[in-house]
Amino acid sequence: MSIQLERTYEPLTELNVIEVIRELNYFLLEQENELVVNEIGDGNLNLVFHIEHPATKRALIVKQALPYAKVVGESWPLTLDRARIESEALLTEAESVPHLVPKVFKTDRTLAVTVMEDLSDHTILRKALIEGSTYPKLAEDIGTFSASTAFYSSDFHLHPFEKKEQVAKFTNPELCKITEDLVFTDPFFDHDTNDFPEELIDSVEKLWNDEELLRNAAQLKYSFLTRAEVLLHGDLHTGSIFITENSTKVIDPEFAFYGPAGFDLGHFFANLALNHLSQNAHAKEPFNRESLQNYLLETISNTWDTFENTFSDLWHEKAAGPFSKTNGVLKDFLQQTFQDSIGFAGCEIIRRTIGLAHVADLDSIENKEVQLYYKKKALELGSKLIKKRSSFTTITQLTDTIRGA
Ligand code: SR1
Ligand code: MG
Repeated sequence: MSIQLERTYEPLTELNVIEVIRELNYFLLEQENELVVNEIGDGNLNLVFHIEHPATKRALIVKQALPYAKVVGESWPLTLDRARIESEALLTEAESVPHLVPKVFKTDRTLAVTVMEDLSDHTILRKALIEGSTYPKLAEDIGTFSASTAFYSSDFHLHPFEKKEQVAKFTNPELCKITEDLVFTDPFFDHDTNDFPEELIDSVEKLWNDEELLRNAAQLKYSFLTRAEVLLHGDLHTGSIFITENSTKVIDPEFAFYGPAGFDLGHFFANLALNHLSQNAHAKEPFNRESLQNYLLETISNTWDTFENTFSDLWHEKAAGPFSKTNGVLKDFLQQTFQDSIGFAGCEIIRRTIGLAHVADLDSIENKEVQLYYKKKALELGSKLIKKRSSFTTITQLTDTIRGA
């Protein structure tokens, strides 16, 4: 008897998830009894089922949104529409960078499900970086991903009607509200979602009492709220990137929305900067530490260069509109994007240090005093990036600032 899963929403289980993929004929009917199903979700929000036929090694992923934030529990309800947003974003991104996102096989709006390519041969970038791995194509891939998805979704490429349709399609108020609160608001005030060790209170109060910092954080929050420039991933930290030596896949775009073009880059830079700081504790040998940290800074620098070059090439080839040939228009856009990315990076660094959702890079530093020391350094770095972002004109200024933190 087949279960009528498509009728109403219910959380899937390892026992019934196969019902969702049967129609794809991805596995032969006679293989069904041999399929191995595991719920492997370790994120904050969703169920993730890995379905594999061990003999042939064929596998699929079924991702299902829960009607609440798993990280907090059922007391924090959360829209299922984010599964639609995630599927639509993956499909839109695949139009310009198919090699950089997982392939989508099916979406089911009622069940809030996306069925996609299995990436078990990839590693989550955050984990790999903490362990000291390096990936030569990372910068080029993330720079290309950000530039291509930005350009093709922007007013520089789309007809104004189509652009506004896209903005409407990717209106994502509940997930944006999480970012508005957790990234741009709560860490700057004494809010109960914040989470930091008592010993950090002096550094944290310094932030809360810094009027210049608060004013600049407010500017960045306002940009996030109001500037619907390009389709963003919306949560581009190193846990949203799957990687191997020769493949990079950007996953989890459930926070996708139209926002300021520097936002994703800023989050990526911030997470590399946090890893850079944490390597002072994780990397045991000085030589190893130095080469890892150089790699992280080069990755930041090459990501920006790739973004700038790819976006500029697309602009020169394809930008439409009366100002597309006007001197300085592209330059102004790139400069604004660059300086925004630095400010957004500062917000991400601060919230990952004292906000609700931390990063393992810092939290896994075993010696608590050392951990505290680098958390203080992270807060100082984040604050500097937010306040001084308008004085940055070259990527080297950013990498020097991170190196000196
Ligand atoms: C309640 S969600 C907490 C964080 O996890 C997601 O990955 C986003 O970064 C969000 O801010
Ligand atoms: Mg995520």
